[in-house]
Amino acid sequence: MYTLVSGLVRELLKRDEYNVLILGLDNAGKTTLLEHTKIKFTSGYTGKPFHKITATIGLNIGNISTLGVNLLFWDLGGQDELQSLWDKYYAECHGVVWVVDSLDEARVDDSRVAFEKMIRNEHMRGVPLLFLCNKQDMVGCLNVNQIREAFSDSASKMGSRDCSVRGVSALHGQGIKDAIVWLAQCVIKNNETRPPINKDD
Ligand code: G3D
Repeated sequence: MYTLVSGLVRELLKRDEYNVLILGLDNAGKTTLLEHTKIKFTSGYTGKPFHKITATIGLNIGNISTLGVNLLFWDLGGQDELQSLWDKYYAECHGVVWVVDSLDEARVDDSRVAFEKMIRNEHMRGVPLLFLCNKQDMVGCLNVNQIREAFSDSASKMGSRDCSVRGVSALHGQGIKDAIVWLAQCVIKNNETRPPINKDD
């Protein structure tokens, strides 16, 4: 009887899980974004001090629950030598967050080049895209329209997919919650094309 009941409870609590990649150049704010996402969606989690976040060597993984599903985030290092590893994760991802450092005007074009390479990969076809112009809290940063303009050549290479471009501050958490909920809705909507991982499978 116990086994039956615990099996039923486990079945009821089972959640679909989706992989979300967090990509962008180094220093864009990917790890800070992941940390603030965990804070916003995990009650009781206060996070680690932001000044203790260091450059990602390899990857960071974080898990949140929202809208009845789990999102498993993969924050992959953005240095040139680590970008060549990104495509190993493409076939199994359900959504992608692209993070741009709005303060680093000198490297916006490097970000565009890396972005286009990612978005044109055949395994990324149709994958919902959340495009975040980060560090909008900083005076003198590029605004969302300026970044849209800098990426205007990319528009024709996007193919058919859900896409949202937003200004955020990962450090202060501004705009993060709505953006992640939007992405969760998109990966759920896209679940026939890219089915979720069932943790017990
Ligand atoms: P990465 O994971 O993309 O390499 P990090 O980037 O999350 O490590 O962030 C790189 C630096 O940018 C960190 O500063 C971090 O605090 C800062 N940062 C990230 N997001 C924001 C933001 O929204 N606003 C501001 N003002 N700064 C941000 P340090 O000084 O530790 O290098």
